[in-house]
Amino acid sequence: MSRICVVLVLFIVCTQALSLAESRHKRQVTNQFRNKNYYVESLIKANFYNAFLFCQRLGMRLLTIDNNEEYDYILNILRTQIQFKPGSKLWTSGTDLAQEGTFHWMSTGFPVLINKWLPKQPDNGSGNENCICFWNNRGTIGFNDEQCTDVANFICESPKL
Ligand SMILES: *[C@@H]1O[C@H](CO)[C@@H](O)[C@H](O)[C@H]1NC(C)=O
Ligand SMILES: [Ca+2]
Ligand SMILES: [Ca+2]
Repeated sequence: MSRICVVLVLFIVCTQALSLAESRHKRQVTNQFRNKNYYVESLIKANFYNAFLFCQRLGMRLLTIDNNEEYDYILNILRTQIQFKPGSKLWTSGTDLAQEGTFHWMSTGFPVLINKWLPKQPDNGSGNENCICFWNNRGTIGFNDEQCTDVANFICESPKL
């Protein structure tokens, strides 16, 4: 077989493997609340930026939380579907990277309106905490500002079709 054929066959095999992986991701989107679907990534850990990119690649976006009801829905996923043990973290798209001290959802551009901070958070720890994650702080779950380069699980969302 000529070299070009080998390359072609490899290309076809690879693209098929990729689309298989993608359809597997799509099938894992089983959580729905109001007008959104959610993909819960509880195996892969990534920093804030890579979590953001990962969701975009799925045609989705990193989690935003519009109101207390949606917060409770996500909290229930953490409590019942994944092992969100003490110390666990999970990224949302909330960040004050654009303006220190003012948090917005990076995925939608809107301000973070709900107040779900854990006690003493956000504390801008080490002067370098700019991304919002869910954090299980010894049994209490809530928001924490965390270093964006930390790795954590994450949830992608998309408007329901
Ligand atoms: C966070 O820390 C940085 C670096 O020390 C500082 O410039 C910034 O003002 C702090 N943010 C807040 C809200 O205090
Ligand atoms: Ca900050
Ligand atoms: Ca913090």
